[in-house]
Amino acid sequence: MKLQSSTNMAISLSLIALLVFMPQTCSGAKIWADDFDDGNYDDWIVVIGNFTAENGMLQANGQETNGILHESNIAFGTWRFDIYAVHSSIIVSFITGDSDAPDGPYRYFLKINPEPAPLEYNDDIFTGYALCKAGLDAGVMDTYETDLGIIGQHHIDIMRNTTGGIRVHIDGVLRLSAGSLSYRDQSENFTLGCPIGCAIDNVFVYDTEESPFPPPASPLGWFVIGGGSVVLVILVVIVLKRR
Ligand SMILES: [Ca+2]
Ligand SMILES: [Ca+2]
Repeated sequence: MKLQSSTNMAISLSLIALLVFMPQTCSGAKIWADDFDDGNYDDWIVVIGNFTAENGMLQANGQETNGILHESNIAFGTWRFDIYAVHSSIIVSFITGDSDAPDGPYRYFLKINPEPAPLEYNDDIFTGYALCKAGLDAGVMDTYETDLGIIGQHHIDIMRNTTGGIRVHIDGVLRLSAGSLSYRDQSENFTLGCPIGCAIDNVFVYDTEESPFPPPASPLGWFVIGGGSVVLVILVVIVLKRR
């Protein structure tokens, strides 16, 4: 009888531990995602250059210019990814589409210039991040000029609301925001254009506006884990005292 009760208690503790330490899942409707951890980039189409996914991320491996796309019909919501920047410019077009439109195809894109390079649509030399639109009413929607630490890994969250307002969080901090420029509400593809050595990973696309990740200043995650540990310690003490 005592053995059975101990077994039940052990099972209960295991279940509680499982619940406490289970990864936090995100809310919202995830439409598509790829973490490349299966070592391939099935569902992506190479437009120019060469890519590999052998290291669990999608890496440009061909030549100075490499381009790849994934079908994506999300025009409002969240585009979340990690990007690995090297020296040359990166362009992530999170909305591209309507190639049959009378006024031609269009793109909303984030341009990353790790080192001084032309800004789109004018002759300015620019280092940093720029939110731009190509196609009808092409232009720069907002810029974040910085020459610090762009080369390397960054986490990007782009949110677009149903009236076209766009916000871009870089490493959890709001850096770019703009209203709609020549409002469009459809998309066909998500595309990446980048130099050799650049990589992208953990691409998640939602049809809802998600909270940026990682959360600012971050004590919450530690608090959750710490709180769970306290609960477990209390339970273990109760079990031991009962024996
Ligand atoms: Ca895959
Ligand atoms: Ca990965």
